[in-house]
Amino acid sequence: MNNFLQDVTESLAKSHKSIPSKYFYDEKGSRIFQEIMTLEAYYLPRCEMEILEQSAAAILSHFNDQNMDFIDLGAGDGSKMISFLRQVHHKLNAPSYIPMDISPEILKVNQNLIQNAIPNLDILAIPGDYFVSTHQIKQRPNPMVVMYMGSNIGNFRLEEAVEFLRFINDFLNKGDFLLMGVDLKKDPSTIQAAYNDKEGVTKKFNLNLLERINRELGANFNLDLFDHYGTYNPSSGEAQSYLISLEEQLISIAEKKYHFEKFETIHTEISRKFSLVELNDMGHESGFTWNKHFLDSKAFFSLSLFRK
Ligand code: AVJ
Repeated sequence: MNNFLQDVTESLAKSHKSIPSKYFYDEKGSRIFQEIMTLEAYYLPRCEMEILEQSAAAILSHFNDQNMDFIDLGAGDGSKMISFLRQVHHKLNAPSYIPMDISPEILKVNQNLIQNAIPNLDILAIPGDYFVSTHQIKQRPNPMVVMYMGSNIGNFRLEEAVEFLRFINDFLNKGDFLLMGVDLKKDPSTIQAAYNDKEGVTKKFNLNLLERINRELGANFNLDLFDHYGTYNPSSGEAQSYLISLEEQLISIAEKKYHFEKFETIHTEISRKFSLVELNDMGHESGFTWNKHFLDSKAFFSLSLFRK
């Protein structure tokens, strides 16, 4: 909570205002994100599901140990994983599923859902920030598959993305795997539409950041005086989200005042898109020795398998 106050006030005090995108996911924000995932324009989850179902056998053909740990970073409710984990459970003798998520509530949902679907599967749910909680499983002797799904890698700046892959690579032992869901560069208008839905759910998702700051930090944002603007740059591969102040205004947060000019921006999110060549390069740069990409039928999305 205190970190939230500090992060928000620091990033709103800069000349280019921003709010860290991890703060989207309070209880209400997580619900709105679930709604985004059902939008026609937001193609990502459908593509990832298709690959998880169609390519599970091909992916699993690379795993030969019977007792692998499948560590799901930012696991969410787990619904996307059921069919894949069924196939994992069918092929390997004694795999374990280790979902990790910041939200303990969503992890409960995940554990119940997966345990009901696959009663004999060994599940160890670990709540918290995965930069911290991965240490808890370091002592386990099993070979590992770290799963980082849902294009979450896209939220990082480019240097941070490589740093994150290095962090995973350091955590793994030789021969272990990373399985990562990545949104690919494609027709820019498709991407533009995915982050500017006509139903206005992405706008609501962004405005919830201000609502959360009002709720938790006692600020006085008037949501009617802000709009959402999403843009995609096909050259950098970055979709960027902004909140736009529609008037000159003064906002107070914890005794301090923040001045907004008319049309001043608050940057809220990067959703980066990659090419397969960029993914290969990042894999090498971060210490992986081998990789293979599994795509959906439209080549919109990749499940990329990296081996240490
Ligand atoms: C969950 C970070 C992958 O960037 O596509 C969806 C979040 N933001 N619509 C994404 C999001 C706006 C999403 N990630």
